Amino acid sequence: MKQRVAIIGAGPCGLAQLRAFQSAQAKGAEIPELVCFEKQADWGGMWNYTWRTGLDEHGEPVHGSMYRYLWSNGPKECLEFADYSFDEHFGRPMGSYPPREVLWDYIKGRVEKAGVRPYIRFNTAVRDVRFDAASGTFEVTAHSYEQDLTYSETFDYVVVASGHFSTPNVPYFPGFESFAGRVLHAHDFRDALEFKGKDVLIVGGSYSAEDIGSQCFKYGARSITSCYRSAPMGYHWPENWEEKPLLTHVRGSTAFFADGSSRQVDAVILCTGYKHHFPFLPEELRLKTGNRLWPLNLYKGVFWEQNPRLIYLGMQDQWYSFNMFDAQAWYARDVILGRIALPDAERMHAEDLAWRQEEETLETAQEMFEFQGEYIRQLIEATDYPSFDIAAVNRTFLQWKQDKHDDIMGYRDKCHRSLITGTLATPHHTPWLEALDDSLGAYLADSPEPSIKAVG
Ligand code: FAD
Ligand code: NA7
Repeated sequence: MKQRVAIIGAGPCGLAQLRAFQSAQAKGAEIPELVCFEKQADWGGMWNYTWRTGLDEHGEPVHGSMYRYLWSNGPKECLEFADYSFDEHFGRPMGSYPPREVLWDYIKGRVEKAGVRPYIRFNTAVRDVRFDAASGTFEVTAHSYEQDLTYSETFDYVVVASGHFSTPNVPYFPGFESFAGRVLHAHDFRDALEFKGKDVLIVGGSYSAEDIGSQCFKYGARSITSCYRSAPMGYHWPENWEEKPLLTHVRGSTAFFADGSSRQVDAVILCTGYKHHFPFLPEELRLKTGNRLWPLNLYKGVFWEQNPRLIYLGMQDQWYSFNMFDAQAWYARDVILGRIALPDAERMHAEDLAWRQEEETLETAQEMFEFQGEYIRQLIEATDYPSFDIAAVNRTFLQWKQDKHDDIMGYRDKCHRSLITGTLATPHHTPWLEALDDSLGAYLADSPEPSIKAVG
């Protein structure tokens, strides 16, 4: 009987897995039966924007954490698919930091070309996964919203591609219950215009803090105060942005900080990260980790060591993103197809621990993306995923860090060279700080306001 593979989620990771199998099939391989369960109505995962917050139309937690006006926070040249370039998709060069809708279009382009949509059961949430040791198979229970039907099916492999930036980590600070304004987590942030003219407090010191604060600045917040637990972000912020040590408590609408200072704020946005959350997995199959470069118990960063027929994609903190998911998906595919044999549990764990030990020595950003780059290089070397110049991607990351340091509100105007096609990005027609319309149409237009031809 044909093997069956369940893929949970049709975001960039789940789609990478589908594309990996389709690519093998296109080269003549026989592939297993694939079923991809996606709880949303469309594909693209995080990149499929939703205006909803809280619960979705089915009463389920909203998956999306992306917000309006989000532009890529890293150069697109660092995430480019090695088998489907930006040139192939858009047919012309463009800026290095496209807005969300443009990247969503790119993600979709590859899988539309591959014709893998029929493998996906949309509006279907996976509720439960059980492993039956006797038969060596998984029972996956899913809920079809359209039919309001819960059913179970048997699979030989399960690929968890459900993402890990959806379940907010929401710390409590004394006084929140009587704070005079709005307290929200980054997961529920949607439109920076809500904070126009307001004094905003951002809690956190990582990507969400930096970008949501920048959004608020760009769309007219009166002031931004950001506060950190471990270390300041340390960029050259605009005049109305102040960085402080951590919030201690709030009283009324006054926020107090660890250095004894205080200030009036209208809203608090908790950019305090996310939890790896797998409510559909039983204890013995569930990955438990913080957001880090080397989560433990995953051989090759992918295979659940206690039961390697359970595969996790994209669970690492991400410098590399789409191309790392591809490298993982191709490797997982080749194990499933029997092209790569897994070592015994002891050897898998020893290798896993060696990566973790190395991860723990990393101090600088450069060391971190080089670590992740080396991991990806090793995965790619073992499969037929098109190889690309990882050292050059690392150099692009380094330039990006420098650009951010030089001008945190201007780094998105810089152009980088594709490591897949050699094409140099072209500057966008409008500097990022002035580009208020982030739609695909506005981005791909030749000028900020496309001229409307007079008729007749
Ligand atoms: P996701 O994109 O989260 O997709 C997971 C999919 O699984 C979703 O479609 C979800 O509906 C589905 N799913 C979840 N649970 C179930 C279930 N039980 N049953 C069925 N389906 C389920 N990366 C970059 O490279 N560049 C950026 O600029 C960037 N910006 C980001 C900004 C924000 C605010 C966030 C939150 C993330 C950003 N990322 C960025 C990282 C982003 O998460 C990855 O690019 C990518 O989306 C991860 O892909 P994924 O498939 O692992 O997860
Ligand atoms: P990250 O990168 O996981 O960062 C989480 C941040 O939240 C980090 O600065 C943490 O501080 C901070 N944090 C977590 N808990 C607390 C508490 N209790 N108090 C204060 N600060 C806290 O998540 P992001 O949301 O920024 O980014 C995730 C993805 O979304 C990323 O891929 C982006 O591209 C978009 P720490 O440094 O640990 O002290």
